[in-house]
Amino acid sequence: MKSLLSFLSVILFSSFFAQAQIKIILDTDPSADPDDVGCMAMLHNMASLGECEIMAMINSTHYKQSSLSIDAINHFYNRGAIPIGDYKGYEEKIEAPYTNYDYHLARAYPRSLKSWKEALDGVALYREVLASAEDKSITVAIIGTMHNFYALLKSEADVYSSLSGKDLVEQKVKEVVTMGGNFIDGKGYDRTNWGGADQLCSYTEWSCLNESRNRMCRYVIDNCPSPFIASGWEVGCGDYYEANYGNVMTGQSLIKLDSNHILRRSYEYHFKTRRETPEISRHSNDQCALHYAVRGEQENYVAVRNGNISLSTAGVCTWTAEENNQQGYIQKARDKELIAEEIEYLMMLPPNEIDPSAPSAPQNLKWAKDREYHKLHWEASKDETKGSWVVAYHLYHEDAFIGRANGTQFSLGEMPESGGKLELRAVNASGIESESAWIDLP
Ligand SMILES: [Ca+2]
Ligand SMILES: [Ca+2]
Repeated sequence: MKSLLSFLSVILFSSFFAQAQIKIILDTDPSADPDDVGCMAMLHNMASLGECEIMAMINSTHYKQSSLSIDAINHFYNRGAIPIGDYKGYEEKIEAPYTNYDYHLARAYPRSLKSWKEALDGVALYREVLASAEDKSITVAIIGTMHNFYALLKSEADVYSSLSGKDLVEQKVKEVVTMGGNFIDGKGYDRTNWGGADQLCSYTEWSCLNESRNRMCRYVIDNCPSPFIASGWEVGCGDYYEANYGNVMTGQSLIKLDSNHILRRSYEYHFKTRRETPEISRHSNDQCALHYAVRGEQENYVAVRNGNISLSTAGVCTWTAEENNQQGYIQKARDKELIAEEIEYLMMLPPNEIDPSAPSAPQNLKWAKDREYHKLHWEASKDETKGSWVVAYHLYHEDAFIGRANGTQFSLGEMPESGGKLELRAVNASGIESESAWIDLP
């Protein structure tokens, strides 16, 4: 009996840890719609519950304030050390308009990044995190445009990995969950991130038909080598589509939060810069995609798998059942109000405290030659605190900070000529450093 119990506890224990092992990269576009902030709040709170670890957050907009607003949100949740990437392939980054909450968050809340230029290159950050990840361990949630992920799939070998972007994604990514498409009755117009349009959609620059966005989405949909699941427009649903399917509306309860709460302020900035209104609830497109990405179907969603998604240049999204094809989409499996209630609850949980307890020190720190690069590599540190995890490593030479790794390798480039010791410390999401590992320069 005792051995049966310990056997069962091993099963329970390991299934708890299997649960806790969801590692997420969030690819987002915080700008003209506050569901991205709702989503980031929910992500932080699910991480605090021990359901996931946030490996990186990456912006896809062409606004200078978007990545800064991600940084402000992460600081608000006491996780200012999470690496932040930004899409650097735009010809120009422009000021966010006054009606965007990212414009206001960047001005009103503490953050570390002084400018979007200090954010990491989004594609390089994807590659760095994926290169050090275990096989099929990363869930990518794309709730913005496909700019970064498209460029990732197109990327070639670099300092982080000898693999092409496509091969790297195939090897490391467990699943891509994306907010986009439209699967009503098996086919329909996309009205959101994928660059679709229809008669309801008169604007063309951001949320609807846009040639480059449509082209990038089509490439990603046709070439993503990992399981690819879409949460279509009809799941979280846009405000003008209520008549047909019903919205998962969240946000109105945020008025119960402190008046300076970053989530409440984001929704208020969004609505009050457009019109004076006590109404601040919004559709939950991004939250539904993330909800599924972290928690799976549960009682909320049903995933239709084994098929092929295609997107036309006109933004028409088509689904074809096809055995052994690893694309799919989700649909709501229960009442929209019940899903909204669960999402809003997850959005509103209080921010995590700073985790003051350090992660374990890095082990097995070594030099190795990898192609033409001289690299340091090591075994990953652990942070056993619930709601905390290792996000990076800081490298020091003779007590001077020389760089940060967002994985378990670092290429030093030019060797310091003076010799001496290199020191490596793991960093948890709150920015707390571990004890050091040391190595003598060769
Ligand atoms: Ca979004
Ligand atoms: Ca800790």
